[in-house]
Amino acid sequence: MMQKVTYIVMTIFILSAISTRAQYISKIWEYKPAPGQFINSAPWGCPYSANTLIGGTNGTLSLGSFGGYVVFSFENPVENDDANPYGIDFTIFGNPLTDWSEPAAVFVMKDDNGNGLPDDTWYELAGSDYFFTCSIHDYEVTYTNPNANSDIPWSDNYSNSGVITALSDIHPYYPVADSFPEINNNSYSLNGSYIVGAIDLSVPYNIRSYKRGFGYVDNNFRGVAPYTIPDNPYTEETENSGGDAFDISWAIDENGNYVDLDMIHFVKVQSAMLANAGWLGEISTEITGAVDVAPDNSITGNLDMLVLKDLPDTISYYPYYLEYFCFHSGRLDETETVTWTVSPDIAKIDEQDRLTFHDEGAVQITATLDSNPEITKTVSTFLKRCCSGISSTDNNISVFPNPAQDFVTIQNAEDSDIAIFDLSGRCVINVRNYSGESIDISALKAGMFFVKVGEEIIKLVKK
Ligand SMILES: [Ca+2]
Ligand SMILES: [Ca+2]
Ligand SMILES: [Ca+2]
Ligand SMILES: [Ca+2]
Repeated sequence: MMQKVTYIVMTIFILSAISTRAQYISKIWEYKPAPGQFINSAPWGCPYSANTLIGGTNGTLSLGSFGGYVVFSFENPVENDDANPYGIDFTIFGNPLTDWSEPAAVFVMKDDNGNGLPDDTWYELAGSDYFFTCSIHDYEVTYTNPNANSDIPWSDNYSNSGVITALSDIHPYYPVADSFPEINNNSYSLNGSYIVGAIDLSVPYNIRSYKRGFGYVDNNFRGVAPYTIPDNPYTEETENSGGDAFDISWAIDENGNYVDLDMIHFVKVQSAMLANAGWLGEISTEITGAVDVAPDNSITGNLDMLVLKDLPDTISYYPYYLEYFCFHSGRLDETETVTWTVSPDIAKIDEQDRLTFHDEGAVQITATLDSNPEITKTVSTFLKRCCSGISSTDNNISVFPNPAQDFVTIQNAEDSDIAIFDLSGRCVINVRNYSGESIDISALKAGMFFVKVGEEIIKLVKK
């Protein structure tokens, strides 16, 4: 009897100790990498690498290129507690550098059927880039095994294809069968949420992949312990634990509507870009651990955020469509508006957020949130005079036929990225690494479109 009482007392003591200490990842449910430069090699890309995330924040896991993912859980569910600082419920740590972000999207799942297994519904935590017109929420990429230590061919569900460039022939990028027997040795497909990101290859010795606004892994620096006090993701600077802060309230269903979850049991982190970054290789997310947040409603800060779509280095045509989104506590607020200013005054931005300009030069474009003028966002670019709505360009890029009904061919644009925009600036067709074959435009409504090839733009009339 005495022993039993002691046992119960000790159990209560241990349980209360567990509930007050930091909660780290306690179980890995699945690790399925995409091909990448660290896959198949220690310490980042072996099956055991996923287990290094358990119990701390100094693990070593690479997800590889687009679609690679890991599913994990904490010992106890993560609560969407209103008393958590800035509403943040958990933090994931990566290894970003200055101007070097390798973003992954995060999904959460509540164990609705109570069986302890991740067999319920995934909800994406919609981050800053989720609403950009060129983000794709149902993207799927199929990777083919080259059966050599060389480039990995891929194709996607939008008829694009390309390669993950192998930086060396020392080891295979495609997950090897001995280590990853569940991955088909000829080809396999990964799907999920895709964002374009912002890579700058203009300075070869200083290639950059700019950080996203909020809501992506491997994006923000680590701060200081204790890691149970999170970063405020709505400010530029690093507060408290730093790392990438996530709020369960950002969860969005497949129709794009926010859902209210009181707690979650499982987390999926999925590499969200498909891009080669020169000699640095493909963009591939790294994770070192995760921790849940301790409630403390004395910690508060700014919760408004303004996100502008990244601009290219040079804009040589107009109208150029600017894209912005306003968030409050990380949820999109479509009632918010901004006021634009351009310095120096050589360009104008109209009510539809269309930029036009009458002179050349470097400019800074600032958006100010009308409801809270302390919230601003500034981007810069170089305006280079060209022409508006031209039908062919200096590089002899042209659209044929034009007007067109079902198919167009873009001439002299092989290997370029092509986007077709409607008059409202919405990207309606996106083709990467254009092969020169005809593009199906039969689904577009009759009217005027803009075909963007690199930095060139050409008018297209759809019949
Ligand atoms: Ca929350
Ligand atoms: Ca990284
Ligand atoms: Ca379940
Ligand atoms: Ca911050």
